[in-house]
Amino acid sequence: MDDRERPTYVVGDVHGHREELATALRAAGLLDDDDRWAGGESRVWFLGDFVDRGPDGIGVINLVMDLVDQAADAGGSVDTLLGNHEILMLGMYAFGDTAVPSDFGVRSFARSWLLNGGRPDDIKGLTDRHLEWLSTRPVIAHAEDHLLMHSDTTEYLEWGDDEKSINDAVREILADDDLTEWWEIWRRMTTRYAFRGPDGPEVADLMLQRLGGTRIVHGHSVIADQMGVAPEEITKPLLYAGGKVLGVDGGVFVGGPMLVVSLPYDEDE
Ligand SMILES: [Mn+2]
Repeated sequence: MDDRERPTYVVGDVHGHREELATALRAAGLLDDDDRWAGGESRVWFLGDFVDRGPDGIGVINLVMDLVDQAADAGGSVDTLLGNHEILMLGMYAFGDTAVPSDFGVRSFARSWLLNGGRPDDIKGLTDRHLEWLSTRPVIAHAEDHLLMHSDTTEYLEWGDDEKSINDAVREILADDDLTEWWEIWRRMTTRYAFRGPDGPEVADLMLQRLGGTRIVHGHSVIADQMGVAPEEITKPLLYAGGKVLGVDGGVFVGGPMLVVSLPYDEDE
């Protein structure tokens, strides 16, 4: 099937909510009742943040890793971007409470991990297979005309001028043990709201011109927070910045929906 004809979906932040994810994938026709790939030649991009804040981050990773293989066998594809919480968990695993060299007091991955919903069971459940797979995932990708990224930030541009150079730079850091560089990934990817406000469309254009694509799709920032409403009220992704940006983090960990969004997203659907 031609790439342009393949149904394409993006999935926002899961944060350990394996059952909600399975239910949402099933509703989209991507998963069967035995939790196996049912999406045929469809293509699914997860936008990261599988772990922390919820009960079963490892279960989420295992499900997604299984789907990667099953989708490939069926002629489809499942891919994922790294979210800041993958960096946080991997950093916790690699560096623990080792202080980050900085002028801002005592910082460590262990401290930030605790403050940001880290789950001991996730760390305990990590295997070499998980570590190898997670630490080699990209942070930026394209799905046709969509520029996919976890965080609504321009900080990705600090690592390079195109998709490949950015992903290579981050992958190289994650393959090494420089705590300062690791911390910089966490810090940059924890920033948000770059595309909000009156300058939002212009900032989005800058990203799209530099990296390619006509619309940014991101997770990371809970839609309800952006709109100032209760998470339970959210039923769909948030198209904003003059239609140049689509936010898909329904905020499942605060009671919002687990959004599985078909691309291209049509506001009138
Ligand atoms: Mn995030």
